[in-house]
Amino acid sequence: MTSAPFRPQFCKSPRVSIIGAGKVGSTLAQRVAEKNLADVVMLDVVKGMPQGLALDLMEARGVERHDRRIVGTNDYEDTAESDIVVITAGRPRKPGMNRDDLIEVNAKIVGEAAQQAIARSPDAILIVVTNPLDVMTYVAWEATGLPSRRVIGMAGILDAARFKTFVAMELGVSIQEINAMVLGDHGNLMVPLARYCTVSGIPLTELMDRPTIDRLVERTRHGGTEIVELMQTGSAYFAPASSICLTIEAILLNQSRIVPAAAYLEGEYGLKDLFLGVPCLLGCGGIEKIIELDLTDEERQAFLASGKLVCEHLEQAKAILGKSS
Ligand code: TXD
Repeated sequence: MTSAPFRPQFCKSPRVSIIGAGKVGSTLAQRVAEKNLADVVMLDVVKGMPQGLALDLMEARGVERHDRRIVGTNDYEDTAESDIVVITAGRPRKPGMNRDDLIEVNAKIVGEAAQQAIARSPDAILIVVTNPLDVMTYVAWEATGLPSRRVIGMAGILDAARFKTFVAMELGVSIQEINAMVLGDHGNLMVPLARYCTVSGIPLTELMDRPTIDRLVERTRHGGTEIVELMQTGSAYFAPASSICLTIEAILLNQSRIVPAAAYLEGEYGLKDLFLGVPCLLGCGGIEKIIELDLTDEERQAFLASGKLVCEHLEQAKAILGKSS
């Protein structure tokens, strides 16, 4: 009898499972595979759809020349032993809708999807993407019982990318020179911090007058809505997928990157028992550290108002899920 071939640990490719193979999920699958970061499993409720997308992405390998495997499925068993689980399942916004209008429909989907996936990958890091982001991250965390540092809400990288884009366009400089930080919820009360935005190390406040900065901050706050209104069906997915991919890369390559992400707060910034966007150090353990910035009164008030709104929506979600405390 021949024995099974010897398989050293390094033979095991990292595995990323994406729950929800819609626009964001499938674009993310492409980015992760083509960047050679991990094998990908895409799961969706729609029969045949993730399988078809996975086959299409596998066939692209004949041109793209990478060896990552992409699997499409409707069965959670196929997601087992993932290193990272990403939840993009749910409904996107339609024109005229706020992200918060999605609480009811998405809370049930996200809670169940997170629970099903983590039951099969109990050591995974969970990245939540579905809107309303800050509330859904809490729902997923509660449904799985994972340690809070292993649950990350991804939105701040996207919001900061939008802010950077508008600054680069306004100044006519390369986006590569720009760094930005956006705190708070992924909604209309998010707090793009002009004071912490730099252009090749120069504070933005030295390069633009206040009305111009205010205009770019407002455009950032409504960046998602601007795209929803233009597209009419569906919402943004290229920049969101790039932003999730950066999060995955920071974890799998243990990069210790400092980025804004929705993290569970236990007193940081004076807030407790909610997920909200703050600067985080990301590495192989997930959120390895929350960085507390020294905010001005105006910035702090804006951040607290954003946190208050998330708490209100959280109560709404808990009531819907029958867990009102
Ligand atoms: O920065 C961010 N966090 C965001 C979030 C940026 C962009 C999009 N954002 C939100 O992500 C958006 O508001 C939605 O809530 C999600 C997914 O957006 P996407 O544009 O990908 O939506 P799609 O194309 O409608 O895809 C959703 C998929 C779709 O294929 C459904 O069939 C599937 O989710 N779905 C499910 N999959 C598995 N299990 C269940 N229960 C399920 N329900 C729906």
